[in-house]
Amino acid sequence: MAFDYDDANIFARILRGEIPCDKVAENDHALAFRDIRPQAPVHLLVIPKGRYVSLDDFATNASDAEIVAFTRLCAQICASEGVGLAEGNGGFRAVANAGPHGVQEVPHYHLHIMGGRVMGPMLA
Ligand code: D5M
Repeated sequence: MAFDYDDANIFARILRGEIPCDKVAENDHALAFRDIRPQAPVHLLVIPKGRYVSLDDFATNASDAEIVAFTRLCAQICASEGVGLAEGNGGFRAVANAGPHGVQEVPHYHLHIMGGRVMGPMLA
């Protein structure tokens, strides 16, 4: 499958510093920020800094260092006091939409991490 990356997408613009984001944390290969249309009291997006369209593109083509850094950033924000996911009983839901069937709006891979309340049942 071809993964044609569009450099004009909104997360590419955030990574280039052309538009702001509500940054929570970052490392060499990944950035975490708050979703502009939150669906839970805490709704974060974690994105790789590399040019990957979707989870399958990232998992296929990213380097081991990029994948480790992305995963470590997820772990960091889930455990950090003040972000909102570690308080109380903690826990979260992570979702990656991909392609037309996944109804992916922004064509730069992002993992939604949501928490701050008990989630409802998964909806198809
Ligand atoms: O979800 C894309 C998500 O990206 C959606 O929840 C809104 C969010 N979004 C869009 N623009 C921004 C900006 N500028 N900042 C923060 N969050 C944003 P998808 O999985 O592609 O359907």
